[in-house]
Amino acid sequence: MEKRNPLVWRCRGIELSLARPLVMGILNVTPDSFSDGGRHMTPDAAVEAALEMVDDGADIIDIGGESTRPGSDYVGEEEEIRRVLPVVKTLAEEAGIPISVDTRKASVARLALEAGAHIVNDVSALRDDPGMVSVVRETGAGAVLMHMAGTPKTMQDCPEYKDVVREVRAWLKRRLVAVVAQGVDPATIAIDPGIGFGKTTEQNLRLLAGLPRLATLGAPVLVGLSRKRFIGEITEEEVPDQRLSGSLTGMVWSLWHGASILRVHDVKASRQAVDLACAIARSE
Ligand code: HH2
Repeated sequence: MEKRNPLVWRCRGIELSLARPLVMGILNVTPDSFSDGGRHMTPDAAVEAALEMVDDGADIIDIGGESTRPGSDYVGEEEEIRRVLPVVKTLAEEAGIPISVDTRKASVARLALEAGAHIVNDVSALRDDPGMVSVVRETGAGAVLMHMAGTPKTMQDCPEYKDVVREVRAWLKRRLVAVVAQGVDPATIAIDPGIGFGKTTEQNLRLLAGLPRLATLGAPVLVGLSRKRFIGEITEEEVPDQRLSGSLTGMVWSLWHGASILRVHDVKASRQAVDLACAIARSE
């Protein structure tokens, strides 16, 4: 298996080991997420689903209060806080694993971190909200910088690249350099090619094939491909929660080619796939 580099991800003082890849369970507390929208609309239901993911072997829970699926609408700050905060608070106390908040808003990130979260997963790579970089810098939170062309509303309009791997790599490198220049600890940053964010099926495939080139940037690589539409297009499977086999195949490929963190809906199955891939790699 591709050697992971570096071996830890620093998130508010905790050093998460990447010697074994991390499984990040997705918990969307939204009415409209493409796969699990509307399933966890009360804090109790969301907490129960998250604790099940912990039992199933999740290393991190990623809580999101705004869908970023193609064409999705912007959610106001107050509403996002109302959705996310009670769940973060309870899980920070009860889950026993680090909590990540999937948000583009500095106010939401700050409140979530104050409530006990350790990671900010920002699909805008800390660009949308001018206050986001200082939240990450001041708290030492882990930060996921994800590549996205445009915004969720517009990103699928005309995804054009000459060489998608080269361009996404260069973009992530520029973001890395920019946030480190603003004082963010480089050991807290993970990068993500943003599978499905302003990319065609062919571009998503090229990015997955090109993961080793992204891994050379030296930051842990996170891949979020679980149940995404490109898997449906290749396999002619319309229903997102019927895309598990395709998702697992993409995940194992990603691990093999340099990813260290996988963002997944199906924690139990993903954990099993990751553990088996690692056991084989260790016995080489
Ligand atoms: N994908 C989604 C949301 N957040 N964050 C990172 N870092 N990487 C991803 O690939 C990623 C992400 C979209 O998936 P999901 O959360 O399941 O759906 P929705 O955005 O509709 O809530």
